[in-house]
Amino acid sequence: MERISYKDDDQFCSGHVACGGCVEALALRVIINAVGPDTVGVVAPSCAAVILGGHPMSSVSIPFIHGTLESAAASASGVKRALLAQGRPDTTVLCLAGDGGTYDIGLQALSSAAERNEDILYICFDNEGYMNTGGQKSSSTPLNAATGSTPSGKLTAKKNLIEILAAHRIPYIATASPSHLNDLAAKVEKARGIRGTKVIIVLIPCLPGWGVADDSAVKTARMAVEAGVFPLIEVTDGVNYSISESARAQPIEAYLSLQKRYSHLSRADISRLRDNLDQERGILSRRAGDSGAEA
Ligand SMILES: Cc1ncc(C[n+]2csc(CCOP(=O)(O)OP(=O)(O)O)c2C)c(N)n1
Ligand code: SF4
Ligand SMILES: [Mg+2]
Repeated sequence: MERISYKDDDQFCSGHVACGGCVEALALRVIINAVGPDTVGVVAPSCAAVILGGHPMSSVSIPFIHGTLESAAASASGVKRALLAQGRPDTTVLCLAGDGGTYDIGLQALSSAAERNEDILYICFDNEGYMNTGGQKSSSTPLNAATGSTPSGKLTAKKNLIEILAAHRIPYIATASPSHLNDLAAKVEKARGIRGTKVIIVLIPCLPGWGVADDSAVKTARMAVEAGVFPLIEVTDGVNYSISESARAQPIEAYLSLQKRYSHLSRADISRLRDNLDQERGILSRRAGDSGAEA
């Protein structure tokens, strides 16, 4: 059992309004503590915005601007420029958005910020759907997953945002999971120390959206990593891939069976998902191997 050893300066307060058992709140707590008090935040409409709450009821002790779904990265860029103008180059600008606000609606703003290599730390809470508005599919929703707008299962694959971001050659991209909190804290701290655009995608098993039991979100997140569905990786400068965790210690069925969104799958569907997984894993291993950094 991994002992969690990140520092906690009580920057995330009790009394937030996430669903009971939501691991986004857990990840947020680790992130908010890892960035430290000299931070200004921007948050897109999403579960994160609900969890943070508005002043004077905010659940965090750092200031947050609540922006629009399209413009989180643009707003964060503006905040950074303002801080630079004030002579505060070392203040971290933390931008939080969901997958809908990142893979879909805010992608243009994120791409522009990445192209300009704005000095922001962008965290995408990837719960694989528009969950705050009732669980519609996003382009991050995986193949076959049932959502409110794809009740028979999504017909297309999850968008590969890592590769899109890597094409911008930004200094740091990573994936993280609430099941590996030391890894998450270490990646946030590492990203803080890098100038330029940093993006960390955190997998968030959503209790109502994925049909996960209230006490099983951490377990589901761990299964995602251990079945190789959500490998924990880092990409520096868009070309150097390294895999921190992708064990394939669990069969994909162990991951799927924890979630109602996959309860309609046939054996053939599961076999196809397994084949896709093997293919993606092969591509990732080759990238990491080419970078000389395979785990
Ligand atoms: C342009 C626009 N369309 C729709 C909305 C309504 N809206 C607010 S939050 C949200 C869901 C966002 O989904 P995601 O970014 O994945 O965050 P999650 O709720 O899953 O955390 C939507 C559709 C909006 N605010 N702006
Ligand atoms: S809808 Fe999902 S991600 Fe949002 S607060 Fe609830 S469990 Fe967390
Ligand atoms: Mg979402």
